[in-house]
Amino acid sequence: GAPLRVAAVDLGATSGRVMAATVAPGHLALTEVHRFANGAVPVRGSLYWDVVGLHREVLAGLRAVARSGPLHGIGIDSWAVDYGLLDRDGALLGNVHSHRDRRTDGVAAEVLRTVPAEELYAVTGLQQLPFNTIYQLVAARGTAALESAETLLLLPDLLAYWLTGEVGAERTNASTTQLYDVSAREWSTDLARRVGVPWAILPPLRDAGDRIGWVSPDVAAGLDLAQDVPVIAVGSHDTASAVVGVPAGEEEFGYISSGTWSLVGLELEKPVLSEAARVADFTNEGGVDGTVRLLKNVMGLWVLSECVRSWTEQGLAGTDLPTLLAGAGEAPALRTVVDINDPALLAPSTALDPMPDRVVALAARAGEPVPEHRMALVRCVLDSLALAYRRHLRTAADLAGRRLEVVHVVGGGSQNALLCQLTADACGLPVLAGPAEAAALGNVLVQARTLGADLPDLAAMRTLVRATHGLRRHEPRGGHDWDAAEARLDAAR
Ligand code: ADP
Ligand code: LRH
Repeated sequence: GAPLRVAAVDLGATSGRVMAATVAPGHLALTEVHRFANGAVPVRGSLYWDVVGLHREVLAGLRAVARSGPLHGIGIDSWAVDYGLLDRDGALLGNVHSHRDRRTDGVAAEVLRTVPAEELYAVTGLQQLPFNTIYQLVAARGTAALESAETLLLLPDLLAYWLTGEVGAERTNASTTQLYDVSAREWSTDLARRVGVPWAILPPLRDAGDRIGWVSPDVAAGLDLAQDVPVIAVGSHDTASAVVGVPAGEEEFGYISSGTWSLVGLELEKPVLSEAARVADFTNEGGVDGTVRLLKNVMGLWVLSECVRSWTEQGLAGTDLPTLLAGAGEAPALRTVVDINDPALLAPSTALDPMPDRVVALAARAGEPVPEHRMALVRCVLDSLALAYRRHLRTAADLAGRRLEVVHVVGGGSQNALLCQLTADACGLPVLAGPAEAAALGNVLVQARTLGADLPDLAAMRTLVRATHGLRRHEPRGGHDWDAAEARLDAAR
């Protein structure tokens, strides 16, 4: 048949994009039509997303896609856990908080007094991140907004609602809330009730591949759409879509979805809810087609991008990424390593508390040599990320009883050749890097299947990505003592 042409909206915490894609047998092509910066906005001590602004950018991107050819479907994915609340008229109640907002400080500990950690893990299988939706909602208890809320919509579902008027919660993203029963694949209303969250605001669940609805007439008119266009649920958690887009072949693979966050783990058929998995604090997120993403959230390139932002705001020269990465490549290896997942790195950099100073403070606290210049600091961040990847991939493999043969790195960070090489070295495994736009590709492939493309399963989707997208291979090199670096970090803990 004629090629399918769809729009993929992929919103990351630091940038959003709208892509146009064509899919036909043996063919998968992606064109970036619209890209825009994204970031949380501090307002009187709170940190919000500009969601109406995101909606405007989504519309601008969709308009550009529709102008340049036919449009058969629209899919939206974004970062996880954050949500908007609707009142009984369907209007958004207030601003949408960023998960980096401080309102959740100390909340998890409070919740664990009501629901023991073992029980919470047995139901949800989630890593204890301070910003899981459950903790955001507990922090919001007693607010006027939560008290008048009728419906909670996770971000991609909110944006889809603004296009279609239909409410629902796509399962891959629902699985990140810590209010979702990973085994039953339903909301845990019991958990919500026990922590005092109004469970009735949780909307009906839907699966990636379901049709959400049609673009409503007023929106369609604004987009100059020539025909009715369906909005299709994709793996609406960006990481779920990115894992669909991992170009894996036959080999046993681990993946790193490398963007603002690094999501490091494996794809499994069943969750691992063992005591060992809980103690290792691994997450079991829902994947497309009922798979499970056993993974660890690692602080990711956020640390680097916040350092860059801080240096740039100070007016320093030579702070562009290529210059910094070239310098870091020349800096001595494994001289300084830090625990890159330290909570001190979570909040945005500010003039009073700049990100580079926090990294230096972590190094000093761990008794590591303090990086004396910018290139050394960048090298410290990259070495520390690679060290974290190594540890978590090994733990994931142990927990799942697997032996990894290759590591796939996808997302914007797959373009960082130095980090990919360090990852291969640290893990002692070949790294296959790319595509950078794996999340958009995963989004497109799930839509295409719903629209009738012959892509019966994830293996078929991955084969198509592999056939149409070049990958860079990094072989592991010896010569640096990653064991010793890991031992140093452990001793400092
Ligand atoms: P998100 O979707 O979370 O916003 P991306 O997947 O777009 O993140 O990845 C963004 C990161 O990718 C940046 O912080 C940067 O470190 C890295 N990156 C993007 N382009 C390049 C490049 N050309 N070379 C090296 N790194 C890059
Ligand atoms: C990556 C991501 C990650 C979540 C975080 C909030 O963009 O979705 O999987 O944990 O953002």
